[in-house]
Amino acid sequence: MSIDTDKIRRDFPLFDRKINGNVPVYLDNAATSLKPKPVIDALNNYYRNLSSNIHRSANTLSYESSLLYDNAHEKIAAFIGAKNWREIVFTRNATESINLVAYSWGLHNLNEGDEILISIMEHHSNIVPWQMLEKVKGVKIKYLEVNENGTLKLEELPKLLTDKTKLVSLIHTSNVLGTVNPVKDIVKEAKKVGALVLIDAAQSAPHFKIDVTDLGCDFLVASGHKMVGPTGIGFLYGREELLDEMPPFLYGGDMIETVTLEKSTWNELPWKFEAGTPNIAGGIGLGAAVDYLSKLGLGNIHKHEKELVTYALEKLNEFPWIKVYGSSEIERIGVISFNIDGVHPHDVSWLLDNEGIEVRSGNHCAQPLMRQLGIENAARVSFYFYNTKEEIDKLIKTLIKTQELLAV
Ligand code: 7TS
Repeated sequence: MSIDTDKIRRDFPLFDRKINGNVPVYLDNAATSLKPKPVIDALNNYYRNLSSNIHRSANTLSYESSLLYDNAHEKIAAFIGAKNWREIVFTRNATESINLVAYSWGLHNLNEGDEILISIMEHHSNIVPWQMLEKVKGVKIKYLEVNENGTLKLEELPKLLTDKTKLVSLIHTSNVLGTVNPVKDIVKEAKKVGALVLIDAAQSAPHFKIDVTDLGCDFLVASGHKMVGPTGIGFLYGREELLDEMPPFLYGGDMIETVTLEKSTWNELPWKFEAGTPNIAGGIGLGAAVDYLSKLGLGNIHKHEKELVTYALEKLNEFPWIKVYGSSEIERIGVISFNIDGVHPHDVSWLLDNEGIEVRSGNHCAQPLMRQLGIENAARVSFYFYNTKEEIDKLIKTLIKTQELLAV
């Protein structure tokens, strides 16, 4: 089966509205995806028909809400190939998941001189939490560099990995270049020096099949809102033995087993890490989101996006005044950052918006990478399974108009 975009787009109510008189051409999926009816319905159903707290009352509403919320953890576990649903902790987003690891595992396991290896390609959310550990614990961050074509300098890996490396934390696919990093190979190398590996799957989990057991990683993080789920919900996968040993991140209700005036003991996984009333509606909505993606098939989604990105790169590369970052020759998914000679990317974004084409311009929360590329800002288009070649044609037409109008 391939993707029938005409049919699928009917699931997304946003296409019913107009932007500046146009049917939206939504090309900002790396920032967040659109939400289909089944996800909106799941949220609606929770607030209309359940609206109850979980894990505390023996009443029907609480029981039904708890079932749906707990079951969403099982759905995520199956979605990413985790062995046990207790290895799935719901958080607010990928950022909070990385912070959970930094605060809980990092603060309690790392010491002065220990090393964390990340790359220049990371989103700020996979840099700044480790810089906190650098300050508080005296650990050292090392960086894997990026080649001109947008791939990681993997040949430097053996030199960078030492017996001091305690964690390798890497972006799976770049939110700027679209590069898909060979994380399975990197996990193998990291394991040789006994380092743990965290994979930032914020831009990969929505787009192709992930299997944490096959990858062999220790932690993996993602955000629900980039995978047709609600905002305010994301998850952390952690190997059970690790999560078991880690202290809680946040303390309070629901994460405890017993509380006396002297001390408390912790609830079983994953609740030890889900203190307080969680985002119940969000969790249920995320369950509906992965049901939706699984029904479409991650293989179909990946194939469709691959066709779109290949088509878009071909078209964009026809124009000498468009500079596309990264290379068309590498393994990449549907994210393309570019600049037009003599036009500020914010102006590109503004003119596209006039025609209902939604893109992002800016530093994409990846300032070190942008610096390496020698730029401060870029325009970015990012695709999902509901995008079409006709939309790319409209994008190209509008970019030509933009260049004619604004290039200095
Ligand atoms: N990791 C990667 C690779 C990302 O692209 C993002 C968000 C995050 C982590 C953080 O996700 P959050 O849900 O916790 O905010 N990236 C982007 C982007 O490229 N444009 O807007 C958000």
